[in-house]
Amino acid sequence: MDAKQIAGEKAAEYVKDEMVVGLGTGSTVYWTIVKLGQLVKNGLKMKGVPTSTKTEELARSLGIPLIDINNAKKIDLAIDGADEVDAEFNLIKGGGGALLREKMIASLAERFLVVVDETKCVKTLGSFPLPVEIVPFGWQMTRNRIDGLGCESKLRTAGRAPYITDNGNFILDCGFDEIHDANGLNLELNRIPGVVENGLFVNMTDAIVIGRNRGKVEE
Ligand code: ABF
Repeated sequence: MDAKQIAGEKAAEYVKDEMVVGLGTGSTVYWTIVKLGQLVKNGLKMKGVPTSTKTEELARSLGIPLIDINNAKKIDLAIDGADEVDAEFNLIKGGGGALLREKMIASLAERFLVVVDETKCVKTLGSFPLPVEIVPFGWQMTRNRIDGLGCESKLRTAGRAPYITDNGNFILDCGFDEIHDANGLNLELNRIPGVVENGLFVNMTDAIVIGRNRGKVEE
């Protein structure tokens, strides 16, 4: 079993009867969702709030009951992957393009559980280019302002066209190399008009499950 699968399946154990659960996006939390599908078939009573259309389709195909975010009185637990995790459990997310809904749902959840394999753990955030979701209108101007914060950004593409998020926006992948003040950068980015949200998740993580090779898992 690979490290992503080990971590993903372990995280499903945190879901208890009657919970409303934010369902993340990506290839690690995929295994959590598959496991939850099995548990639901065996009688687990839960409802999911998906963070992307991809996750929504997966959860539906597995028979997991879903609830619209506007109708969820509360989200007990959100489970999601990450692209990088530092020692303080701050994250870079958004490699899969779902960072806005992921951040909304994580911020609404009473507990936020992150599932990663060990390759995601870093000393300093920033080797993974930081995804920033921006509105298409005036995007090159927005990019200039973001680059002014000290990065080199690239418009994410799908084939020859810009990649479009579930919310109809673009994504810039911003190479900062090393991010020493994640909290400050998060605030600065979100202050730029045209920026919808960025992939820094600061002080949001409550717990982490790390899948290690050779079948080990760390909580
Ligand atoms: C999502 O999935 C994203 O925020 C992140 O980009 C990705 C995690 O990577 P993986 O597919 O390796 O789990 O949670």
